[in-house]
Amino acid sequence: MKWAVIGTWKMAYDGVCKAAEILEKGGIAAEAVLAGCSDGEDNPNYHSVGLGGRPDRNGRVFLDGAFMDGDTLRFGAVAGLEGFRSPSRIAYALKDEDANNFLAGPGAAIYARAHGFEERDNVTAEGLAIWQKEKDRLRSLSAYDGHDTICFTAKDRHGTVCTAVSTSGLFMKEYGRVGDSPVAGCGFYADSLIGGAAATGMGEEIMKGSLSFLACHLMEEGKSPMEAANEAVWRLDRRLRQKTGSCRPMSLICLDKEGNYGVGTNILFPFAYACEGQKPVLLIAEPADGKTIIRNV
Ligand code: SD4
Repeated sequence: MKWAVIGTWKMAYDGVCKAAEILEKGGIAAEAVLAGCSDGEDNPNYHSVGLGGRPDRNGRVFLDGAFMDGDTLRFGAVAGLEGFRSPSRIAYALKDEDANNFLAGPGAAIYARAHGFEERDNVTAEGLAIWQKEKDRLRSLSAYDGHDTICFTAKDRHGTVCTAVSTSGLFMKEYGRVGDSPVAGCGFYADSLIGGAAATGMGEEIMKGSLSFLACHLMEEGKSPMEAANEAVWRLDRRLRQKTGSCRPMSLICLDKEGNYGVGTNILFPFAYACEGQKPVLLIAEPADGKTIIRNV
């Protein structure tokens, strides 16, 4: 197929529609994945990304974002960024730097301001109200339902694969906490010779297995995207259970260089997919006996 795009969670459906339109018209993968992320970042009803993102313990919204170009392996990433509209687009700009591609906290904000990126207070009244209600109740951090990272991987007509991700990270995270999302190989990866992958869920688990790189590596070794995503997630799930007795939620999307998708997850996980000749669809992946099965919504 000439193009394809996959996105995480139900909230990626609109973004996948926008990305599909771009790719169908001949647009490039970078443009498609950024359009997907922007859709999430600007929608205050998605409480885990951009505007209206979940606050940290102190009631402030800090964003993480990343972009990777599979033609060059160039990537950019920001972590703990406060007060800007689009971490994914700032990450996209950072990929063109010779060094300093991954910036955190005030350094990321200084870069974004110097490069004219739009500033925005991402704390909304609704986000703050949820924080007020939960702040004394919540004891442990979890990647629970409704707290999700938006991730897109796309392949365009030129054969370029790109991945972009955007998130406010875990609700009630400590000041300075960074998850997997902006960490190359963990939250995202892309190599046009192989495909792309991105992760969502408990960053502290995902980073233990470098899930996105692992899925790409497994595809390079000849596994289908479905086999690769499954094996990456369940290999880590089993290892963590063996070592610690438990494994927290994690889900992985991937796309091979032909545009076929794969998903691995140890929880119920909706995702959206579109490709040449196929309208965007919302699908559900679910765990079943150490494997992932996909069904229509
Ligand atoms: C993190 N992986 O910050 C992100 C959060 C997430 O579903 O994806 N939640 O650890």
